[in-house]
Amino acid sequence: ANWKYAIEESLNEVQGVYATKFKDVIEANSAHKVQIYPFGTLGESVDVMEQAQAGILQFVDQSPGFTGSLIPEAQVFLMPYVLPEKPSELDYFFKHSKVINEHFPQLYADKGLELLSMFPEGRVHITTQKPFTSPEELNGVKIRVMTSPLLVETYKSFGAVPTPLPWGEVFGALQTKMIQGQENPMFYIESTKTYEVTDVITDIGHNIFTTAVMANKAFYDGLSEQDQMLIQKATAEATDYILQYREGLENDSIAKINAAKPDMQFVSLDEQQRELFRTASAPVKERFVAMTGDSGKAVLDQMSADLLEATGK
Ligand code: 6CS
Repeated sequence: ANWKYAIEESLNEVQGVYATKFKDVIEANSAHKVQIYPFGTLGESVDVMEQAQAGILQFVDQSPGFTGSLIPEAQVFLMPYVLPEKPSELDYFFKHSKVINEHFPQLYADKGLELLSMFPEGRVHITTQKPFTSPEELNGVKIRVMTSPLLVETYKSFGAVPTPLPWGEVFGALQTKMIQGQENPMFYIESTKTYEVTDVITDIGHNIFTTAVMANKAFYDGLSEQDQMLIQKATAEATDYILQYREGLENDSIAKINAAKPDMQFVSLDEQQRELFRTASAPVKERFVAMTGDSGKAVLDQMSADLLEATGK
């Protein structure tokens, strides 16, 4: 069969590298073909999600920053200062997490989706026009976030004025100064040339960009056991591949940005400065529970247990 798979990025970005690996495994082990639709070819992230739910697409990659409007619990991956930064701990978490492997599949199934994998794309950085080292210095600064209510709460707590926008509008909005900043992993700031329209890239150490790959559930349930196992194999191999691929990606991207724009300012907040953002955003946890109720509370508890297992903390 011919399977359609839409991603939120281009083929040479992390979601594209993952999808290409998935496609290679499927096509090397079966007569099936996978057609990948990069960002822009079928619309914005919310559009391709609708198409996947309707069964027009068989596979879709959508990040929690957009899935949050459909599955509020997915926003646990947007909570600041929760995921570990150490790659070995992070990899362990993504492979063994019960939230991802046991809890989320039911929540996604309720929306007609078979959750196949969640994986990290890179540490999130904030790009702005002017440097900042505290929440006070972000007062009045309009920062674009993905269209998630929890990200809005997070950036409010960081002192900024959050502006939720689909990705397709971000570059233009930065160019016309309608917004003064945005957040994304370093590889994406480089590949989308966002650095051209912002002057400072700041690392406050608040999150790791996470994404998810899903199949239309009716499609998946209707497959033979052999095809389901093939998809699981392709998913596992693509996930392993991307965890490796991620190594060095941030530094390579920094080098490319430096070469293209030598006066770009890179700022990494020290522990004391990060503490200001960590403290300011502590109430975001309650906002998450208010948005998700008992179900979200259970997700949070499981998340803490998963993190304890991954980090010993
Ligand atoms: O910020 C965004 O909207 C996008 N960021 C990444 C890293 N991937 C896709 C998403 O649409």
